[in-house]
Amino acid sequence: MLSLRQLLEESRSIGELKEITQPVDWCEEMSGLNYLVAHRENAPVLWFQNIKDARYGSTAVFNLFGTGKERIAASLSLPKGRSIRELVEFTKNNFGRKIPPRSIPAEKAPVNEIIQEGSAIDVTGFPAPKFWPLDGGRYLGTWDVLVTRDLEDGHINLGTYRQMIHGPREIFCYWSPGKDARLQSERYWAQNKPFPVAAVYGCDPALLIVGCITVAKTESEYDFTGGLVNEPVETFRSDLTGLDLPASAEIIVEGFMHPGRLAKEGPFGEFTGYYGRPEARTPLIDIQRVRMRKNPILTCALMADYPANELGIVYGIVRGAKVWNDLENLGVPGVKGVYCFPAAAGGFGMTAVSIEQRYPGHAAQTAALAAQVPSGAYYSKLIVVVDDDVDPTDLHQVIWAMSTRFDPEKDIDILRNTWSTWLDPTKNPPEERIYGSKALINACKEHKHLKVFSPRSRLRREVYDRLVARWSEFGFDYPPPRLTHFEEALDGKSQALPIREDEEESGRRM
Ligand SMILES: Cc1cc2nc3c(=O)[nH]c(=O)nc-3n(C[C@H](O)[C@H](O)[C@H](O)COP(=O)(O)O)c2cc1C
Ligand SMILES: [Mn+2]
Repeated sequence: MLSLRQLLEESRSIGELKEITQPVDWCEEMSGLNYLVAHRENAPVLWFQNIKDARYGSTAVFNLFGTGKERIAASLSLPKGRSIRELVEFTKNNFGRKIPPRSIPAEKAPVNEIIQEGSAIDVTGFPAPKFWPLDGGRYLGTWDVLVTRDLEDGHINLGTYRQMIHGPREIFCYWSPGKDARLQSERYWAQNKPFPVAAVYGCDPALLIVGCITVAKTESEYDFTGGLVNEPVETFRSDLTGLDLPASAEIIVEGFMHPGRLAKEGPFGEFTGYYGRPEARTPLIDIQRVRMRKNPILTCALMADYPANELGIVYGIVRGAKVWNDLENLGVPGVKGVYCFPAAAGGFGMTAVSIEQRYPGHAAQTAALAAQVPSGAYYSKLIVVVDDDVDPTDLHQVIWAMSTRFDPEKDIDILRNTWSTWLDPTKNPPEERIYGSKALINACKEHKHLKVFSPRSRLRREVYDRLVARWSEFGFDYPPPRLTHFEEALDGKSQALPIREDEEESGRRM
């Protein structure tokens, strides 16, 4: 399994790593440069190596994935040079396999190179950025994974939740209502038990990716990650919290969340491109141990409008793949692709599903389920179902389908009181924000009238084949586009066949 350091090497080898050795401030400068650089798609990883106040030889990485498709493929052990559509499909096919972690002795784990306890702990020595001018403080945790264990069945959850620094030995953990670690914490606190947690930074990229998707609430997310990349995660057992922790992480901050221990956290410039709810009471982590590698690397995730949002193509691919996997597990047939457009608030806002329509109601069923399966329900506002001749990863094609196959007066349904978050700026007053709504948009050809639906103008296969064969003869130095749908009505007939009068009258060719 690729480690963070290996991903940085891989990024360097494909010319997608920018090392910043000039001095920068943790206060708005690293995030600001990320925002500017990532205005262009496919911007490189930014590795800041000379950060004000940073101790322990620590550095920080921004824009790890962003819109860097090849870096995402490498992290998911997928082949290079594939389209986003193919990457979604590969990822979907790898979901569902389970490979349990391989446990190694704690002293063999690179993250245990340096261990701090008690008054030696000071997390302000890490280059935790303040991202945006109105942020409430410095965020140690943005591209993190919080490791927790279920009180009842013992399975391990991984979740990416933001963590603002409260003091040298205390950080917050902000989790939205309904998130897995939050539900687990409620069980511990109901019994007045402290909740053992470990916040992990700079772990294997595959773990970061799994941390931010919704996996079944009963499933060990280490097993799920192992299955995803077909290789076990290496973990060691902590004698402090009893948690199994990723051995090759850069930094692990470990401790307990005590019942009733809350303070005011935020605001934070969020994935929506807005500050979420104002400062509010949020639980704290009492840090009792810090583990780190020598010269540890802190992973940081800028939340912003596209394409500068770290939740870019990576989330489009993995959230899309998980929704597809959930639909498949429910037995919905004919799904040809799913994508969560990164420009839609980091992939949270909009889901496009492509189906081969097989029966009356199939499109409406797909839309309703895609809107509400666990992996797709959080925040999403627009669920668009398109036919199989439309590539769901191509926003232009989806908009074309919406403009030509979707009739607003009959093809839109609304779901109300759905799973949302304090971070949705459209719900006001802010107290109402955790309930959302969703529009289901059926942009498929009308099933009731498929026979009379205007035929799409398509090339004839034989003409396509002929032109593609002569492509380079015409002097084009790039590959011809790959088409999948062709005109079949005239198969076997002469090219010059005139339209027959009776067809013209029936409106068939109008
Ligand atoms: C960089 C990044 C930061 C995130 N920050 C938060 C956060 O602060 N709070 C939250 O509830 N979800 C946050 N999320 C979304 C969750 O990680 C996601 O919903 C995930 O499914 C949570 O894990 P869980 O399903 O095990 O609860 C973030 C995702 C990413 C990629
Ligand atoms: Mn989970």
